[in-house]
Amino acid sequence: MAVHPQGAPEREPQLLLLIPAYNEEARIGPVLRDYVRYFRAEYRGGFRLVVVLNGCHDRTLDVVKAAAEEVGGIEWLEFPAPIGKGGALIEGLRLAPQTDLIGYVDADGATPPRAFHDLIRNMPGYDCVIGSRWLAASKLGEVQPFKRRLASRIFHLLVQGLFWMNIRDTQCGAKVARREAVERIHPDLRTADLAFDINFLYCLQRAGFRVLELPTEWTDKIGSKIRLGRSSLTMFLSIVRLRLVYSPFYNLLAPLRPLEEWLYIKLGAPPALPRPDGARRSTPPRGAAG
Ligand SMILES: Nc1nc2c(ncn2[C@@H]2O[C@H](COP(=O)(O)OP(=O)(O)O)[C@@H](O)[C@H]2O)c(=O)[nH]1
Ligand SMILES: [Mg+2]
Repeated sequence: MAVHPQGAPEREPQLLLLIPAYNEEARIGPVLRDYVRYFRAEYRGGFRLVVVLNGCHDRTLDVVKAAAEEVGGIEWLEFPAPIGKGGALIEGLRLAPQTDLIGYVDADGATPPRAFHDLIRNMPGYDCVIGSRWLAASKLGEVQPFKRRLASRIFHLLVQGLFWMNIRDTQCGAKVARREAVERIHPDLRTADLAFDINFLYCLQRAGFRVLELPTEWTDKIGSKIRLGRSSLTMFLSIVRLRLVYSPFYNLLAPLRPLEEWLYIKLGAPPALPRPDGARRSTPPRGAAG
């Protein structure tokens, strides 16, 4: 614990934690209670937890409301349409101006609260800290099924080949960033599906923000909402699309845009949002390193 010379515990920044939820009635209840209880007891700064429900057709909202009544301190945003994990986070990240740090974790409790707290403790000197399951010191409980791990490594190679971000695990659901960084890149967040994290990290790095990848604690939970085949194809489409958005060819490819939309619909995935007013790009933040 960081302590002032006088011995008083140092205050931590205000934190707003988003939890995207898609039909999570079976998994989210205990996770909400654990997070609220942990952060109330251990975090020395303001803490808000906001669940972003997207396209839920089960009782997720009732479960969230019951947890809110029981432990307090839980808010929610509800989008009846299936806007995707990325779509839900794009909406949730609009709350950045209301806090100092804004982050997200999955609804299934794969990341325990203390592991998320560790990311925050490492924020000094960085604009974004992300949990990683693929570093030597990562602590994995239950690992993902073999097929998922294989798909994850192939996806990683593709992402590295296309974006050169040098991040081993872009897909771990635990990330936290400074308000200023999120505000700056928010207009460039257009990926609604599970490739959202690539969009988020690439825009941060491109704008000169400092991203730290840290080994984390993580355990696979049953009840994954991911259908491997479809999700992989959608994510592949999304990263190619993202690469093209940041290439000189994007405007030349305008005639292919209806095809892009058709492909997302065929895959049953939330379509990417069009780039706002044609050519808006992140600009480097003032005083940012590298
Ligand atoms: N697959 C999927 N997950 C979503 C969607 N919207 C929000 N999520 C959330 O994304 C998080 C990750 O999903 P999960 O099934 O745990 O993924 P996995 O652990 O990687 O298999 C959970 O919090 C989901 O509720 C969506 O449209 N599809
Ligand atoms: Mg999960």
